Amino acid sequence: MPKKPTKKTSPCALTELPALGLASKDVINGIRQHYSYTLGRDLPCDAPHYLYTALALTLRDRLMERWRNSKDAYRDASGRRAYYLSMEFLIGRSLGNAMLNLGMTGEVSKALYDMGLKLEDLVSEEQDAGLGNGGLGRLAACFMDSCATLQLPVMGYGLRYEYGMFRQSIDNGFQVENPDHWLRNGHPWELERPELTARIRFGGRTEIFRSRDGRDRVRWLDSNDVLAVPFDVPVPGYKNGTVNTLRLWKAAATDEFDLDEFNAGDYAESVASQNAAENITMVLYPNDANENGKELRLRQQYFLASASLQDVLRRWKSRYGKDFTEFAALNCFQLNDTHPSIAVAELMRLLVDENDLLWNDAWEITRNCMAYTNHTLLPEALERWSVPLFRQLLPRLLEIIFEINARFLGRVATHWPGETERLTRMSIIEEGPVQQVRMAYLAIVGSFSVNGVAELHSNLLKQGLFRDFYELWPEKFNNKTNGITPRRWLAWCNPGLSGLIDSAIGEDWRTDLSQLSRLKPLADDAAFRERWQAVRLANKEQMIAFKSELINLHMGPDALFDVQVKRIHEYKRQLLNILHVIHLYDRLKHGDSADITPRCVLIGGKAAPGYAMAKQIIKLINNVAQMVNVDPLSHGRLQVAFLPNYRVSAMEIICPAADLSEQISTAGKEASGTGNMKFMLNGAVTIGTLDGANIEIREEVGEDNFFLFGLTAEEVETTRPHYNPEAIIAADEDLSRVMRLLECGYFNQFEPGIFDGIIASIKNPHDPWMTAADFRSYLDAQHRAAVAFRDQDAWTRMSILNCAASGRFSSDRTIGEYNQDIWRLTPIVPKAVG
Ligand code: 26Q
Repeated sequence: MPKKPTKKTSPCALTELPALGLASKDVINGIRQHYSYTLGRDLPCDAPHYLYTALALTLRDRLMERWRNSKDAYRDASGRRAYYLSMEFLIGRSLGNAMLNLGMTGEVSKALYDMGLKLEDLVSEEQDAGLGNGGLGRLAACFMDSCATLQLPVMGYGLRYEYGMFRQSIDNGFQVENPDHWLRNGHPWELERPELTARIRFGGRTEIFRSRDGRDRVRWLDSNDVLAVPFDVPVPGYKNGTVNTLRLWKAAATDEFDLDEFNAGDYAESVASQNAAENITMVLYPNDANENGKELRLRQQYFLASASLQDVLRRWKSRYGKDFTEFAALNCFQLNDTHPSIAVAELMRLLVDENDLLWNDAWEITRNCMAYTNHTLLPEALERWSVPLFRQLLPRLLEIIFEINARFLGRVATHWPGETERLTRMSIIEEGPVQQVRMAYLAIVGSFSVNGVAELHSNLLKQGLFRDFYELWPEKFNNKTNGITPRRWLAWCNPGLSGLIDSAIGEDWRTDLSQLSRLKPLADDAAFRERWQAVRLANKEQMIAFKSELINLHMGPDALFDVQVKRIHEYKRQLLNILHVIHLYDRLKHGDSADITPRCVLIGGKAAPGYAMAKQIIKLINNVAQMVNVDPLSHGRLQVAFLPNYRVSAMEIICPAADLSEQISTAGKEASGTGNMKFMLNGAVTIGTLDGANIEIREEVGEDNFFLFGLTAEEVETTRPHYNPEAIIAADEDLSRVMRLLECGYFNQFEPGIFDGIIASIKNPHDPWMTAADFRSYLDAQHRAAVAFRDQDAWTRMSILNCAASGRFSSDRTIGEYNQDIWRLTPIVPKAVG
């Protein structure tokens, strides 16, 4: 049985101090004290950055006491805990979130007003913490928010990259990547915990030896070690006194010099060579749909997995010593895609090599505490590592993976006697000129749960990618449709709409999003519709004002705001969007504009730096925008804009202002999507394919309130063998005209040939994304949307119904399901502060 924890008391403990106040006068005091004492600045306050930092520290102080109480409560409960392992946490800004979740928005605003300051000015001082690429990273951040709000004992583990996602600028229409040194002005939210530093090994060799108990054991020798230093970031729950922890690891050199260099007198070189260690957490890999096999990436993954597991084991052993019997009953690791999946092998190593467990006992523990979430069906995104690279970098882990695989294949051979092809297909080690470790298979074999992120996606995993594994272990497979946090994605980013919703149905939707369904009858209330429309118009004005710093939006808020913001990828088909724009422009050029709906098309997103086709698409969007926007024919009818440097804080302004949400991926390719949910929650209507969570969105809102187009996932596959885009183009007058404009170089008059790759991809019968196949159906859906928008009252009705139907897409619902089916944690209420 678990021992009772022994509580240590420190002479410095703050337990006896009175709680910090939450009133505006307390906020003013906090800001002044931090400004003068912590930051050492003098009044007058002319540097907004220091004011931002002073306010952030004031809020962090309030989080600190709740944080301590939460930790105490979790420790005292001695219950089961979960850990979310992710290479990415796309947090964005923290100030507004801390204020909102502490319930201090009103008092902080009052304090700043009294000091003659503007909240927006301080908020915009904060740099986004861009520690992620896109959907998967932002999902991790939304999940952390929901776990804290549901008071679940969940800790996030990630990496503290010095450089987050690059900042994108546009030069002559081309993407330019600029390094994002987001920590340059300090990061007031984090707390360094050097006392919890872990040691991570790389390289070296292994050796078998006979231990005193007569067992053959393995030791890892001559390794090059790196230190992992944790930085804790508080994750406040919504007005509930809970503060959970996101622990981000930073790499640091050990103090052990290279003795050869040192003794040769190369003191400076020896010290400098320590830098290599610190490179591990230097930069986030900015590609989100392509595995690239880089050694540094594997180092990062192992660094995260090992540091996090050692941290959990350290806590475990401080209480239970080397008794691991209850370990799997009390710990659960959720792997955010395969990126941290080397944790399966690392936990085996820690248990067997470092804590003397027998293989079978360790395996029983490991496969009962790991759970794996898959986020992609694209085969090119499935991680594989070359065996020689693996052996050189992590020799002991490779041995363990081979052992796991040998035992697993034995199991397969008994289940399907004589089926050698199945053994080849299912092996964790792929054979070929260079053997490869298939990380997804390691994750499946080493986990008790495997889930996809939307119903369609989870079904496709079972039928396709992981079919053999599903046949072997059907009970492991489950679905967890993604969600988003309604605190950031409505309460914080859309105060106008939040206030209106509050006045209609009260404030409880913030923690029970299903309440939004009570808005449904109000869609038939003309007075409510009018107020709804007024709020949305104001949001559009606000976005126009904000964006005019970057791009000049000359369209008024009455235009249809047609928005696609997400990573640039061929499967997401920004190309289809721009082909539609070209078509509208072509109509204007031919005087066919009588019934055109004024439309402002906004496209934003980053391309992976090495993804040439995605970069060409950005250039095409910019060139089309250039031509369209300067043409007097477009004035008041059509505008196209590429929004540079799309990121979390930009989405907070964009999603409250969108009318039409573009979710137009080739069916079967987008695992879920989460931007689609943010737009819906804020009252945008979706134009989309039957892909990912779009299917569930449409089911919730009803087919009348969703603009559907395109082939289904099944049709995509049956069409593929006889797909003939040239015939489709020839048979479609509108598409032919669009292609002719592209082919004659209309949009690249002084840049011959730059779009040849794009043109060829549309005409390629092997185009995996089948852009031409969906063109006609997309145009029709766009036309229906444009016609619908002209009846503003009917459109507003649809907008209300979309918001009202979005309750299911709260990450609270998603996390509730993770907890019910996988984590099985009991919520824990910390002691109240004060
Ligand atoms: C892998 C190896 C080496 C370097 C980078 C990577 C890498 C990094 C990030 C591969 C993939 C990603 C991110 C994937 C991602 O964001 N997927 C999205 O996840 C969302 C949350 O589940 C879904 O909604 C999206 O549909 C899915 O595309």
